[in-house]
Amino acid sequence: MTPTITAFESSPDRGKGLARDMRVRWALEEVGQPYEVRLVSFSAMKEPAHRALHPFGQIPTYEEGDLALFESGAIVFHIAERHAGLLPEDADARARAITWMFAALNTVEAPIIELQTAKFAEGDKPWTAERLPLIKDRIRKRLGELSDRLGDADWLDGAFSAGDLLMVHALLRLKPSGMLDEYPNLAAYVARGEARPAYKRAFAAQLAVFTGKAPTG
Ligand code: GTB
Repeated sequence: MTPTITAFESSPDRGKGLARDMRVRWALEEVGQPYEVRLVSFSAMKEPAHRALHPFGQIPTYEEGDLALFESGAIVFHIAERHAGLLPEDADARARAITWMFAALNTVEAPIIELQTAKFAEGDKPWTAERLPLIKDRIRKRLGELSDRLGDADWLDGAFSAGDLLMVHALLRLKPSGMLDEYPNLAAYVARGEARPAYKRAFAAQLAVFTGKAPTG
């Protein structure tokens, strides 16, 4: 059964692939699972029909037959469990890859989201100028630790996994800030993720929503 995901009808990032449908599209492309996309407006997201799928009125969601999921991490995990290619077969290696999925979302992405919130949702507040450097310090702490662990490896634990997919996508939001470039191995890690054919297909598909042009090739 072809799954259907939801994405922004009009993404505020104008097709930069930063919204969280991108990581779901990327996972589906990695495993070769075709999918359909239902685009939703900001107001439709808050309507009961969408809230029945997503209690918090957000994207992405994932529907496959009777199954409806929300939370990009849970959706990527579901895809990785049902298809080969995103989680290792070996039980211990699989557990470690899942650990990296949680680390990406809970430990690395969390302060990055805090920065976005402080800049874009609370940018006009009197405390923002004092708060931003504190948040940036917290992000740099995590980036330094992640950089130390990655070292000169290509991926976090052996072969590319769902842990790398979520980590790369979380880090991508830092690109405009220039902070990633302070950690050359992390910048190269993110570039390796972006160079994957599955990433490129997913990126082109979400960009096409913004440009109104179907992806080619
Ligand atoms: N924890 C949830 C998950 O991982 O799925 C978070 C889902 C979420 O934050 N969804 C956002 C949303 O629906 C879109 S991705 N927002 C609408 C709302 O809450 O009303 C977050 C996002 C939005 C915009 C950009 N951007 O413009 O760069 C990047 C990421």
